[in-house]
Amino acid sequence: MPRRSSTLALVLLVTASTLALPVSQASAATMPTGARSLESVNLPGRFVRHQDYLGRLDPVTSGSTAQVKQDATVTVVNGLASPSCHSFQAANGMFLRHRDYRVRLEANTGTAQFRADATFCAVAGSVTGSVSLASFNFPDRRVRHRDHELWLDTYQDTAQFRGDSSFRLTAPWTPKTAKGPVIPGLFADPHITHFNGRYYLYPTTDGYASWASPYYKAFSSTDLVNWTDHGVILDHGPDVSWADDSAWAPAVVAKNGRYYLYFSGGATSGDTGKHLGVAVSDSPTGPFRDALGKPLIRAGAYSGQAIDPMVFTDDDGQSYLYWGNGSAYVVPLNADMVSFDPAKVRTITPSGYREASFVFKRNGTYYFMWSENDTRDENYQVAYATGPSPLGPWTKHGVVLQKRLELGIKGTGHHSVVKSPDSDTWHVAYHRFAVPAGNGTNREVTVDRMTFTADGRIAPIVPTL
Ligand code: FUB
Repeated sequence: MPRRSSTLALVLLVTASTLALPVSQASAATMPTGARSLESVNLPGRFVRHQDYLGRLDPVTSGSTAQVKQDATVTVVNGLASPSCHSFQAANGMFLRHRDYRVRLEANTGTAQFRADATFCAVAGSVTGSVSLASFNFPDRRVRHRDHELWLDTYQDTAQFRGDSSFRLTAPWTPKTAKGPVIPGLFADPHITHFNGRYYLYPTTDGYASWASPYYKAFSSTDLVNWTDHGVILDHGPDVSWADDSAWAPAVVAKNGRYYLYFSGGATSGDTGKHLGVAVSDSPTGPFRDALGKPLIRAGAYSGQAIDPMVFTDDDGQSYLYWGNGSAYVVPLNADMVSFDPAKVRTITPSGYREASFVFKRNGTYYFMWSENDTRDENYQVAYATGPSPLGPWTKHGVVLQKRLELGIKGTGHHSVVKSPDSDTWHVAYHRFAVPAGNGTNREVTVDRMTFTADGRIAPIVPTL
């Protein structure tokens, strides 16, 4: 039985049908992320695939080999250069990009050039339900098949070109089997939380050399499996005057009927290092606005980088801000959530501490967790301590989350923890090197169970694919 028919094809959401317009006026099309295959519109039965790291258009049938099917499957992810567009990741972790106008498969170097070359913006294709992929950095060029090879050619307003550059997104020839990453693409430092019946994930956007991404997205879910992308919630470029790049490690907390987003950013020219700031919104999915118009903690105010904020609110309503790289700090926040008394800042650095403090409370015990080693090191890992108050003193118990090499899982860290409402069920969100072939700037986000022993210790967390 043929595996595909038009009724099986996943229909693209094309926002308008202005198919004969010049490319500059072409309608944007929305494209779902996740595993897909791309079938030619004018050569049905032929699919976008890579062979010897070059893009081609080849026949794929239910009788094709597993390798051919895998080579004809991509994961549609957040655009490496822009969240308004998309990138296409192969099973080996590499991305489709153009170079010398030829479509190729290469590993993400994180440079602006690579990210732009690997980002494509979906516009309406030649027939309803199809899509055409305009280049992010050469917007008048589109991915097009020519002699069954994929090229980035200048748009021509002809039926031939429109057909050659239009594709239908279909179910993937190789379905996704692994649970993770829970959000497709490159993200890190996930802050997971729960508001009003939904789980939320706030990650760093990854895939940039030196972690230079300027924006944050929010995702939400009811089951920790299927996540909705709510788009960009804060962009340092237009939204934050004192930070430009390096939008790192957000954390969101609800208080006073509002949502507070704590974040770090690379100081704009004139300053150096990372400042730590706070933004506010009436919605967990933003948009957030800079609450102070200046940093909450200036770079250099305390030793170590002013990064990796996290807020814990105790049962008495008092909120505490934790942050730090190299040194760990805590301070009670004032009721306005955007100020504190500098005289109350305490250093609580445990042995092995690198960054990514996270605090929660269970059965009257306070748990302080953090990441050890460098995020570029496969030995990046999570350790924890317990104590009798949000300020400690802390007793270290050791490492609870680390690499699992037999599954190719490395660099497991910068985690956060969420408790399911009305239960003693806990999950941990964390990043790892993207599987396969990731590294310290190509990371992905996953979620696993976290359990406790009878005496209240955290049981070793088992990383799963
Ligand atoms: O993602 C940028 C930085 O890398 C974070 O702030 C650190 O915790 C590390 O994960």
